[in-house]
Amino acid sequence: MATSKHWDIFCKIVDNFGDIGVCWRLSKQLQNEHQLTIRLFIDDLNVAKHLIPALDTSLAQQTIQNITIISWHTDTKFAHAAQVVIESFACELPPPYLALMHPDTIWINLEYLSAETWVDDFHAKSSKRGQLTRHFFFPGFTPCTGGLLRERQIANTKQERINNQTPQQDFLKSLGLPANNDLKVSLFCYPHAPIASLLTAMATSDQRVSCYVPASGILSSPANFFERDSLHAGDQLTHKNLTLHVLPFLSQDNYDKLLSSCDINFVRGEDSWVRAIWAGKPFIWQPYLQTEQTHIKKLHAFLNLYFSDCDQTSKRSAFSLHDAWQSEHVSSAIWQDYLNKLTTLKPYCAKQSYTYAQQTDLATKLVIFSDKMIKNIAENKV
Ligand code: TRH
Repeated sequence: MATSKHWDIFCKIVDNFGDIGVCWRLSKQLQNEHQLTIRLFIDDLNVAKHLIPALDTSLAQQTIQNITIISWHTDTKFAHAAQVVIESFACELPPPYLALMHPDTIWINLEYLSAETWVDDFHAKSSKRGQLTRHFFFPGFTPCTGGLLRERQIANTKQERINNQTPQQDFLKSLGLPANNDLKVSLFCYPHAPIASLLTAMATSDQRVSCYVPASGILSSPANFFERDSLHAGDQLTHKNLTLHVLPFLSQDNYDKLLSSCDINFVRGEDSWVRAIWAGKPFIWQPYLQTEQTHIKKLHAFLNLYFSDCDQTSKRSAFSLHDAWQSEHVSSAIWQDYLNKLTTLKPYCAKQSYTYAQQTDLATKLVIFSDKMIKNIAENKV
């Protein structure tokens, strides 16, 4: 089968870490598991450095973990176009690069993830731009979509981690966190989430909670809650049944391990959401805020799909906490009700992680798709 070995991936960092989070994982996986040569063009190395700490932001080009990373700005010179080009999240390829592409170039726009049903119909459709063809590749949860970003080893190691307490305790210890029997909750969200009310609910619930917060833009809310001017990595504060631990912003690998080590994970956006699924633990997702309540439609489409096999009372509790998390207040009753359903939700989320991990992953689907396109082009030339 024809395989194009050289791929270019373009990543424009709109805001936050999701765009580079996805592109960096995808680049590494295409290189490691599919032996492709990847050039990753990034428009903001300073933000990318949060997720790729080895980046030297002063360099125009560098190689990290076998990926060629190129600083992409208006003056970037392009010598050639790869045979397969991934334009992530409709970031708009630069005109000088477009000029180097030809009708045989496989141009794929990688879209944002959604569980909405329309995705099945739109995945892999294409449109013409002059001589070029742009394919729209939609990640998703059903076999008719482009699948989910998942490295090969995840299916095995995650199932082991879900059932094995020892690596989880070792990992928390490696972060300097005390061993205890508290309910463990990780918290990563957008600043507009009703964080203070969640912390109140945790503090007053009937269970001791250790809440781990990687340092990000949300620390002013917990600082207010604990009547501090500011919070920093390493801080540990207790109020009633809640102890809050401020962590440094973690490497992606360590963030994934944190998710696997917690009982409940609050996640956001796109990439941490998918990682929460692979962690196989109950999680609360906060979608990226959009106009016209689009994010709520996305949330409900996902919850309806994800909880389709779940018993109705646990499903209702999960919906209630998710809806409260998108509103201005999480009541203690909603939090407590969710905690009461954990005995059902824990095995359910572990099962869902296993089920979705049986599907073909996004990187493999991209390779299959591009190979098919290359073959079609070759056959049409005969
Ligand atoms: O940062 P995000 O809000 O990104 C968002 C979404 O992708 C959204 O769809 C998009 O429109 C917007 O960006 C522009 O959330 P996300 O997608 O979860 O990305 C966070 C990344 O940060 C993810 O790769 C996990 C990583 N991370 C760490 O590596 N260490 C950490 O400590 C934490 C908290 C996160």
